[in-house]
Amino acid sequence: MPEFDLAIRGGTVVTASDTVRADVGVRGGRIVAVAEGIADAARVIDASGLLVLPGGIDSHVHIAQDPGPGIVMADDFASATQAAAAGGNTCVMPFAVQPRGGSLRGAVDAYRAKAEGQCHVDVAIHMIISDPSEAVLGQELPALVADGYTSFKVFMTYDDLVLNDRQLLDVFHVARREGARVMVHAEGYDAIRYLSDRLERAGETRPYGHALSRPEVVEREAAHRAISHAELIDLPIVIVHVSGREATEQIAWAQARGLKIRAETCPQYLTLTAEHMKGLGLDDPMAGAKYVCSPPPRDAESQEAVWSGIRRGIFDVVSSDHSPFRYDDPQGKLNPRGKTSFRWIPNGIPGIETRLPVFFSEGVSKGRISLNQFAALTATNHAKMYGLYPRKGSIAPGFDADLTLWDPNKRETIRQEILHHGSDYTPWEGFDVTGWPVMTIAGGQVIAEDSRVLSEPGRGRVLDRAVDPAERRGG
Ligand code: DUC
Ligand code: ZN
Ligand code: ZN
Repeated sequence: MPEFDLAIRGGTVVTASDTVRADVGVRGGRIVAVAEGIADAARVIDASGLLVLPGGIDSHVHIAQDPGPGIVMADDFASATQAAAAGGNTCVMPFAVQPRGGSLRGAVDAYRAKAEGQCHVDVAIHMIISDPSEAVLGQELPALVADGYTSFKVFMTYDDLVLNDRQLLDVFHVARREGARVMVHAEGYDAIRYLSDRLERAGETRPYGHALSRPEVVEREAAHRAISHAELIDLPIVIVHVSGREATEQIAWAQARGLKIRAETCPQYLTLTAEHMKGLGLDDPMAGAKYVCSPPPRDAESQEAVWSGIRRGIFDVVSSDHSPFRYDDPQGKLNPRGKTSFRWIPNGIPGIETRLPVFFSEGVSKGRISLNQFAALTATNHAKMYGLYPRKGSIAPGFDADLTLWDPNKRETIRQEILHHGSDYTPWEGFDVTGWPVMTIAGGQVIAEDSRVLSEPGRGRVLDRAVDPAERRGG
């Protein structure tokens, strides 16, 4: 019997802290050795000339959610996770949404049942709390955290999701006591409604109106409010999908005061701008809807501010916020109401498969960040922040054998036809990248190679997590 099931030989192993020439030995789905000269293996993969990275972890994706009447999300668990695998990811974290007036436990159980048996990569489920009733705060949430659903998202906008300040404080209080990780969508509800009403009255209903209805100040105000609430409760929160200079400044300010505020950004805020919502001069007046997501992409100055925040360590993670809709579809971006006003265009863009290549190319290949920062921002910090470490997120004995072999020199042009997601478009159509995931290995199994998915749905597991006892603060 060979000593290892798999040996990955001759590559450059990159973790959040080190870059070393080493072989990786895998047994029973786990990494058991990182050493020179591993040869005694049932299968040997030659990684010379390649980087061996921790498998990508995307801690913010929306899959198979119900966006409301007449609208359908473009991905189920099978299609989203095959796209994830092809894009170099080995774990994704989608959201079970509590319906207003409904049970959180019921939402989580139903969502988990949808995922079981369907996934190509491992999945860990966050919750979205839309209705923090006494039953949710008193019983359901503590019990779910204890059961391994240790993180949830709250929204400061959207009719069917928004929490008011008192509700945010109550939810933060329970999260602190139970040791749960809270993600905050920071955009101010009333300001958005005020601006949307005025824009519509003035006849500005184009997709670009979406950007005008949610300017940076709306995000900055909400980020500051969330930070203040977190300070009051002494809770480390994550401000997700930070889009520009103003919210970044709030977070930097909070961190400089010693507050435990974490931050996430996404490739769209580093590469797209509000101008994309004008439709890029295409004949199709609705084409800008392809870029409608919240918060909206900003401008070149904001992109630079976010890059600077990444370099200065203000951001912990880069996620995709994959939120896929089809474009040319009456149940997608071009739904009948969406054609009447930006207000009804489903929010979100597909990005689960393009996150790593776009961020690698713009970050590492263009010299803005190091390889180690890339590993930290795309895998290690996700695992640490959301209770998956030291099972996932690095390359060392004991970790799951979740690895991405990366060709740093391979050039590719992103096109819809090479992708595996359920959307009928990509916002990065025609975007040239340098650096590409050439093989994705999960649990020691090759699940994707050269943009072909080799695994079957059901290979990936739904993971439970445990809270870090240090995060539980009683009271
Ligand atoms: N927030 C998200 O996190 N994703 C899609 C839409 C939104 O508003
Ligand atoms: Zn959000
Ligand atoms: Zn999201």
